[in-house]
Amino acid sequence: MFSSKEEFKKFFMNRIADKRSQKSLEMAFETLWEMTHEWIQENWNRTNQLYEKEPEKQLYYFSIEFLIGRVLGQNLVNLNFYDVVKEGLDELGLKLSEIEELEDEPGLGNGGLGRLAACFMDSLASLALPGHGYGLRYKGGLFTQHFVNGNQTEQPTKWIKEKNNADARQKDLAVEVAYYGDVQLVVGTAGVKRTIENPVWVKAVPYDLPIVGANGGTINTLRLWQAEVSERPFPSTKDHTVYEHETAKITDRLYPDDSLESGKILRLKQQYLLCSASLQDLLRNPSFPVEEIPENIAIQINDTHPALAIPELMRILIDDHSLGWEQAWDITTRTISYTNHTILTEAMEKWDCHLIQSLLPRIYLIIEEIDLRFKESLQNQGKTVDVLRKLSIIEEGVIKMAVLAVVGSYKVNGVAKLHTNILKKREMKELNEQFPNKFHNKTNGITHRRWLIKANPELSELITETIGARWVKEPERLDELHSFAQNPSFLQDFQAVKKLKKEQLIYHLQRDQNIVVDSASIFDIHIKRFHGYKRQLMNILHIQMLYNRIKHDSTYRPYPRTFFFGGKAAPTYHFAKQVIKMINTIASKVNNDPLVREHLHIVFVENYNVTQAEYLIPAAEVSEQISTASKEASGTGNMKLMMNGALTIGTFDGANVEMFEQVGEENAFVFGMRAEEIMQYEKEKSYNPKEIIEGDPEIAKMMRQLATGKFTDGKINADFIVEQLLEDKDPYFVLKDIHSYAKAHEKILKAYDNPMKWAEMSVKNMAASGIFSSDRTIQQYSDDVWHLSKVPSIH
Ligand code: Z57
Repeated sequence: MFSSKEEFKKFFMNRIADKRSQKSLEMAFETLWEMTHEWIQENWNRTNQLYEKEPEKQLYYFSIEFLIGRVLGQNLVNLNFYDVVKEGLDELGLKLSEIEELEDEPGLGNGGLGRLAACFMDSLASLALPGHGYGLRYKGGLFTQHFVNGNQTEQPTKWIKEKNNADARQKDLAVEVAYYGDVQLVVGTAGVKRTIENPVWVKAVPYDLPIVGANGGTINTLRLWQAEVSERPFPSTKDHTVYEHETAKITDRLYPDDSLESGKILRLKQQYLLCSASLQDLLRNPSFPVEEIPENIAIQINDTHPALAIPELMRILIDDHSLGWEQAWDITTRTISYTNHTILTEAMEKWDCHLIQSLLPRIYLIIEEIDLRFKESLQNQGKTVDVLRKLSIIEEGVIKMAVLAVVGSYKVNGVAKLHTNILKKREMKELNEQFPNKFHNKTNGITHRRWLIKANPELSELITETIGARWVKEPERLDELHSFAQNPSFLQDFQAVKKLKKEQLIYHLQRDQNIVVDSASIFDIHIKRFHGYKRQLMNILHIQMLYNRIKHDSTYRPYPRTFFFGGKAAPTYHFAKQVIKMINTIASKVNNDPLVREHLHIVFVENYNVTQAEYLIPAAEVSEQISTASKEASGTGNMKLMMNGALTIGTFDGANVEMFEQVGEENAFVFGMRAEEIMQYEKEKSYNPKEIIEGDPEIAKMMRQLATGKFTDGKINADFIVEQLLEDKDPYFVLKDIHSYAKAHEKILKAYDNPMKWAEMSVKNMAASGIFSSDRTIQQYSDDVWHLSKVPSIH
């Protein structure tokens, strides 16, 4: 290793010379990749040796998604090599940023849930805590989005470049996972045992990725499983060619549905592969007796997708280790804890009993037994039929995975205060009453190492110049910026950085999408998956409203704004796709109208992903967090934008509530109905959007413009608008909140009129954002749930 740029240059040039003489970008990428990998390997081995020598309790985070983003640059940042490498390359005439762009990001996640898992991995290693990830190695990550005539199209993506991953394959650590087969009772010396006869075996092969903590000290492991054909005996009744095909499919693709129920057998195979392979791996040669699993291992399940870990651990303990039910249950329910990420009913996983019964017969019997015993104990407690129904794991032929996850865990958490309260008071009221100490809150967080230090080095440098470097290790110290919130020279520096980040974004958009954006306009950014409750529809309807005002009121000439959208819709989510089409259609109308174009510009960034987010977030001035109150469990983009100095226009939903609490409502643009009100309307079914339309000429006009196709020149089928807002009675309260939203936008314009005041508010947001570092979240999980000890320093 080296500590100076000269050393790096020498080292780097030697490597390049080792290959061919040309210093093309591709070769530079490969060389850097190999170099970082070698530096990492050393500490990775040392970390693993420490874990083996002094076995402390280890955490395993089970997740069907890990949306890690590009790793090359981030690893250099965490290793503290980024600046040296950048300067060294500069002197060799190479741009590190251009080299970084050669890396395809592995899109192994859909959105918030997967990205949260990635932030947690970073924080665990950075806090020197023994915590690792278990996931799946999809050959193709989330689809690539393109627009054709304003419609979303989906292209399959391949992120795996075998040559960069060849050494990650751990073929000696492969395990076998059993699907199908028949459960048989075998009477032996130790009593009756259950085995699975004639299963279809699938081989799970692990690939390991290093998770580099801050300063490169602790390197934890993200282990991803790939499904492969097994060499074990194969049932004679089945077709091997079909089997090969089906096996390859298991880890072929990530399911692209975010918060939508699917119920597909392939998804179930994925979930079981993750759970079974990971548990077998953990219990392969334990350095402790299985009775002591809870003292040695904590398993966090990221939503219910890995909830089969509960019956699978029971199966291993009972069938493979010959424990009795009671003891196995005690161990399981002291090992597993569960995070809930949603209260949307359509996102609550349910599996058809028949499906599980045929694919995983032994697992089905165990779930049935868990349910039976639980129901028995409830009956003994004299519970009413209604409570019994709510608490049942199996109901009307389906398995309710959330109930299974709660019953089989020792702790259950929501992801923001409001969300946890709704869980406890409403969605899981009966479960909370049954298990009063199980439920707790852990408000989400984001890693400031990616979302501030990596994505916004210029702002990070300014912060360090201003308050010193201690915030890097202790992000809550960002609050020291409060003393500079009225310091004119600091505010000017902040403004200069924001302008620079806006210009960098403009450069990328021009280069990649051939879009020209005015850097003087307000950058208003709405980036997240497309979903009804996230209300991208409200944003675009508001833009339509502004358009009408500009057209019909010659005194209304607002300050120029650029409205950025970014996000994908699940391929089968028709409503969301129509909103995308509507935004693109209105965008071309607005952007091509000479009068309106002076004031409004709409930019829809194609293929929004982690990499794009790293360009967009630092450039944002306004952050759109406008979900229907009660629907967004937490949100995490909201925190990333806040940390980069954007002001939030948002509802009292998810973690917004806590952000407003931290920064003060006077430093945000809060609007709209509260969760209580929304839930009241939903309960009473008393909201009727028709009344709003009839009583409000401005909205009525907009509805007419859309329904007749006049506004969009017949380019969108407006039926979906009518259907959503009238027939379905506007389930996300768009029309109910839109005026309050418009007023909040007017306040934004007023505030932007005073640039110094705006900068002051931005700085106050940055200063109040430290608590939303995932370092804080992870420390809380560790203190309250996992009880981990720090890895001894190896420096
Ligand atoms: C997902 O990304 C989230 C919830 C889900 O049930 C599924 Br499936 C995917 C998101 C929530 O919608 C966000 O509000 C939250 O911030 C994020 O999970 C991380 O907790």
